[in-house]
Amino acid sequence: MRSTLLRAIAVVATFCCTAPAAAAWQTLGHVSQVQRADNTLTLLTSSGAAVRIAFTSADVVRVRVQPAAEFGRDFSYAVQDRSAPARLRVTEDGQALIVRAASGAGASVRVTTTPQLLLEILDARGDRVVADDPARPTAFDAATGAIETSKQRSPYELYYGFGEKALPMSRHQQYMTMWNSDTPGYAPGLDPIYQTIPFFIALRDGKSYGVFFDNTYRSYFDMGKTDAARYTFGASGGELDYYVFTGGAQRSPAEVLRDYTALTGRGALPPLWALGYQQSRYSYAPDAQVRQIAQTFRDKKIPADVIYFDIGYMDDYRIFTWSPQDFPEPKNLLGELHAGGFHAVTIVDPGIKVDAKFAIYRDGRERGVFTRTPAGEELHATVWPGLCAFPDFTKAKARAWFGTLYAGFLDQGVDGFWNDMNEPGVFVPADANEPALVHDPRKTFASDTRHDGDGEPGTHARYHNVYGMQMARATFEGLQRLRPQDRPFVLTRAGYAGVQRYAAVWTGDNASTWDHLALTIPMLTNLSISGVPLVGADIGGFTGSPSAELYTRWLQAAALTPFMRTHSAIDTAPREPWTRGAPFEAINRAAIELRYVFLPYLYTLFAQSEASGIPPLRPLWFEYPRDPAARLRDDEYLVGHDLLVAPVVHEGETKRRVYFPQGDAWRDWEDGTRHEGGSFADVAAPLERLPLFVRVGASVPTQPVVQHTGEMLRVPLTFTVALGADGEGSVYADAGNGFGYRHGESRTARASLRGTTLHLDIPKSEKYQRIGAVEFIGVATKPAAIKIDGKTVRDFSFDAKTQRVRVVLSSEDVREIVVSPGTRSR
Ligand code: MIG
Repeated sequence: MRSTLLRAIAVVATFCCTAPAAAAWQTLGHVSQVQRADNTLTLLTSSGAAVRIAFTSADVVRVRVQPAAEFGRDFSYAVQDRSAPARLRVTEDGQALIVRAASGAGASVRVTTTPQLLLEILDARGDRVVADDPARPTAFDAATGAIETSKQRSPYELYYGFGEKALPMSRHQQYMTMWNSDTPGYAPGLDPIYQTIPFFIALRDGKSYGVFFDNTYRSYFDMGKTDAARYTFGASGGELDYYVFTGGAQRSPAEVLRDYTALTGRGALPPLWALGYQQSRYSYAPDAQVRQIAQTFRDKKIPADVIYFDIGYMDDYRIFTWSPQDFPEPKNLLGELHAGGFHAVTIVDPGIKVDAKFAIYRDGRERGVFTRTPAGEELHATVWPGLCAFPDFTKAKARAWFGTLYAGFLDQGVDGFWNDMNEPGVFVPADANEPALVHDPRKTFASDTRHDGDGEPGTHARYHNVYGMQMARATFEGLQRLRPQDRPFVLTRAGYAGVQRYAAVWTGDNASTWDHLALTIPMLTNLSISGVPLVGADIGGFTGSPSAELYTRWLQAAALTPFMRTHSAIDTAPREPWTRGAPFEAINRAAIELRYVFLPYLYTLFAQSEASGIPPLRPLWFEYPRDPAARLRDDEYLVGHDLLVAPVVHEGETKRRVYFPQGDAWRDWEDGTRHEGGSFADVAAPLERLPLFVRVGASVPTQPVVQHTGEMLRVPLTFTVALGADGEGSVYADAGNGFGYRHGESRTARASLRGTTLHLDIPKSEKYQRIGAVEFIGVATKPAAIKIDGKTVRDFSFDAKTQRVRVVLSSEDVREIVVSPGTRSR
């Protein structure tokens, strides 16, 4: 490119000195040289730092700022999509360069070259999305390695995501740190906690964009806390490597999340059993207690799919062992559990007991897969087993080795694995002179600890935040290799952006308080729209013993969250759903039953999520970005597009205020009452009731109560159709495990509602759960008749109290159901 602007830049460059290496923050300065390649534009600056711009797709801009001017190997633990960026087209506009994908459509970057380099990123319509703040331009400190950038902000721009944060729904005016931390019993507001997902979705005037800051060092986001006019993000080392997801023409949150998950990967469809109710505690032991817990679920007819083995099952906390006293015959025990319709998940920590008699330790030592100190020694630190060595999960060989260790447990019948303590967290030696700090730096490896970094050797300061994710990866990939026919189920406490490719995430050691219950909604919805679909919080709170009321409300609030597990600390009161007597036992049963009623819907949402990146659990603003009242709403959530859940999260409450987002109307799931979008209502919420609403026009697949997912094939589905608007619904089914579904072994049946006519499209197949009934909700008076494919049917039931009509289908060969005239549908 020969142009006056570029010649002018070259002249400036000639007269400009090279970068000073002083230990101070310095800004980029002006552009001194422009280097064009097919799909990157590199700008050398007067500070000596280089800036590189690329378009990973027409609407996604990647910016890299490298103080050392040399871009090394392009390496990221987060990024899954390694396809080449788009070809670029660069034009000039006065003193600025305009960069866009050569295809023409999509976002653009306006580069102001002088007097200082400033970037402005515009959407497909040419509207500003993100702009450098000239008052605080991108800067770095060559001596410490620190680097940061600031963007202009309007006071009404809100920010969501950031992974797992114990913070309110929108994170505007928050300062957040990214440093995976073992924070038992964390108080609401404590930051950071276990996960690092440096991705957020911004929302202003109903329009979204996203930013992903792909940097694994300790990093921070100041989202207008220090100054409402800008936000800043930076890190203590590494490149300033970030992606701006401009959201295409729609600028919808869904578009942004689709692009973020296209880059960092999508959570695969879990095995169906992992969506069932799960029961855990620290720890169920000995085997007789496990048997008795499992049996009590069945005796009391409280549905459940999974039982957990926390650290107490092991022999002196040696991983992949069983206590010979408490679990002398694990294979038999697991076989019995399977026969009873249960799956088993065992905890597996990263710490490997330093013990010359422990084969796993010896093997790891011989193979050289453990993390090392700067002096090259094995790093040893104390955790549950005493002194431990730790696999270097940033080393391919270590991951592969660790993955093989699962073989024995799989053979015995363990179904899924739970990776804990992988921030990594280690015990701090008691120190009489210092207070116990929740963020004591000694609670993890020393920052100069060495890691392989998959060929990019580096310190723990660089790789700390990916240690947990790479452990989950070792587990996931190990399971894939050992049982290629099964969908792995992995649960992890720590993680980094992209963790969704390997594991479900739970929110660690929360506490048995009402505040923590309320916090689950902003926490889980934000974690979910950070790309992680399978998320949950310990029901009842990990530390402490909840009142019976709190536990019941928590079970209800969690009944429709993706990962539903009761778990509690070692010193807590028994917390099985039946332990608090009447009336709680019956109400708790009903909450878990509700979960099973909606399982076909939840499973359908998971199948969709694998394809789209849009998670089942959604905050209101995600579906209703144009509704200002939805943007801060943190006491309700959506499951898919069609269910609105408004749990009671305050002690003693027996009614609650519910907000119905603008643009759709809603019906009470229980009595059919219609609520207009944009309105509030005070709804009754006695202890036994979870306020639950269905969007009008929706067709939601439900099933009768089963005791575990293994029974689903035996019961027919119902499409529950909310009259009052036109709309669509579907139900997805497959084998519930395995990967046949990726080769066409699945069925999606569709329903579409036009007025009071429901069209069904049910592909013929005998293999899947049968569609056996349709239920219309919002039918105020008894219909004169119902017509199925033109034939009048008199055999239907009507319930005026619930405003429901139920029609049983004699076969799946049905195309059209008409709730015939005469019906008044309010
Ligand atoms: O130091 O395995 O968050 O769920 O029960 C505590 C024992 C270690 C922390 C986990 C918790 C688990 C517990 N673990």
